[in-house]
Amino acid sequence: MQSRNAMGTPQRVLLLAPWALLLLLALQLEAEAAPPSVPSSIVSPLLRTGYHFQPPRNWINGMLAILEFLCLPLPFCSNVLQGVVPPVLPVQPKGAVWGNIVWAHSVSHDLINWIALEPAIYPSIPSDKYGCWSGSATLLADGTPAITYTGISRPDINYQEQNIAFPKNKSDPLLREWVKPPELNPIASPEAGINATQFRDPTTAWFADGHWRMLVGGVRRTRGLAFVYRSRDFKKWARAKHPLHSAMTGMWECLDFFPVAGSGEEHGVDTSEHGEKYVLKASLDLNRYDYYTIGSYNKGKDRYFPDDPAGDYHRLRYDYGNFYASKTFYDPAKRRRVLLGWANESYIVPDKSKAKGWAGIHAIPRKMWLDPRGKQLLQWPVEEVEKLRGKSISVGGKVVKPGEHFEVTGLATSYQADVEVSFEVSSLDKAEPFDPAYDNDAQKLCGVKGADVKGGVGPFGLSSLSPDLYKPTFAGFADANISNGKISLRSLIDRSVVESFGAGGKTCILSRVYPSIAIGKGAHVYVFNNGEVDVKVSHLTAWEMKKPLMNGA
Ligand code: DQQ
Repeated sequence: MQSRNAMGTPQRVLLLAPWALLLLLALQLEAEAAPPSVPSSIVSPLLRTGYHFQPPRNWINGMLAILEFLCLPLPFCSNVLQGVVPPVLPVQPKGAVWGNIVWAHSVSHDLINWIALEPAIYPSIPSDKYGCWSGSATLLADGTPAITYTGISRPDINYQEQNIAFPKNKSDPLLREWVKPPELNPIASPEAGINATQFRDPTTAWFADGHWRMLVGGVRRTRGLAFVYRSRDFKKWARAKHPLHSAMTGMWECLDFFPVAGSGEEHGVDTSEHGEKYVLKASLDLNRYDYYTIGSYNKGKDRYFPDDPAGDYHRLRYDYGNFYASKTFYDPAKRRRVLLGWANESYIVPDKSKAKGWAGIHAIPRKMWLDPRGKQLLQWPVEEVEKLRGKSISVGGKVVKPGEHFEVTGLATSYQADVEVSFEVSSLDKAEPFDPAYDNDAQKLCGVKGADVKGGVGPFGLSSLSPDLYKPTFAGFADANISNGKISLRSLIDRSVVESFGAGGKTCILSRVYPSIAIGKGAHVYVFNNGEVDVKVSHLTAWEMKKPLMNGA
């Protein structure tokens, strides 16, 4: 743990994830039993996630388009519905590596149980003949859902054009079939001066001052750009002269732009409504992380101004782990903004991905709102995931001495669990001074310190043993007041993924973990303390997690 200020003022806490180690203390998956017999896939099926969104097989990409506002009954659902949210997401139908991207289609009434339908959007017109890439959904004033997406019209250079599709039958509650009116498509093509190979992923549109607006990501030289397109009727679109915003980051893809309520207000704001503040998120093609800023939006000029220009797209991340190409949507039934993100997964050797047979999952949907200080967003797993909680065990008031650990016993499924912990550090005196050289780069700090560092206060972490997956050291600072020595952690453990929420959702880290021994019944949950001062587990509750319906996987 690094402490930035004297007691009583906000402090910066470093949270570490898999195969790094870090700070305070935490949960550790460890191994005791021998690995199960070698499966036909190169990865044990016991490491396949159970309650994270995934297709039955093959590659899944990021960027779900959620159709907002739908509140329809599903035939398979016997409960009172909160609303139906059919996402459509790009998947690769032919294997566990990227390519041949179409929009698969799944439906859910709770964002946790999913049923797979036939693909919704697939190549069928000249402007999407070689691929249907990411996009968004918008509900029009008359209740018609519209999907806008990027089509590939030339395979040699992945030439990108924006397209539109509408449901064939609006009264089909599952919106199974989509049509692409030939007289409208493409709705936006790369004009002179636009890089046609980096021009993609239209956002959910918003309505202001008589016009619909949407963004398309791009780049000019090394400047990431949010192109603005305007339309009166949602059919004919024209590009505005100036982008909404830009920054020296390289290409921007999978943009997201939405209003948020005032500081500390947990409710969400519909995309076309007025927000106290606005969030512009860009997925940086260069490093494959999702960065955001909070700022204000001038509707008349269609310009966005971040509150902290110095932190433009290198400071705040949605998640400091493996989390990319995310998208939010507004859920009117629960008045919340929900974030969906993708955990990409690639072997350095593509053949290994093919042999594995599946690649990529989506994070558990997260509610998202503005922190009371207004300087960052907070995230928390949607409450529906708690329906999967089964048997629980609790521990309270247990002190973990330096160098010691204890096992959280009594769970039949330690490999699939939801764990909430409140820690209390006896003293911050031994916390290392904050090193400004690593400001905003906890990952670099942890990379330098290594995975077995022993700190003054902490560290904590998890470990992974698969040698050839892409797996940097993940870490994040939490800008939290811990002058009372208290800090919380929630971890959703699902076989080969650990999603952690530090300090009440200030810092989130998703990481894939492929242990070679801590598989299935060989996985255990531990609390450990590698620091020099006592740490008290004031309260810990761990739940076994059940498996939901998951697209037949
Ligand atoms: N991948 C998609 C793009 C998007 C990117 C194509 C996200 O539309 O920009 O597979 O990884």
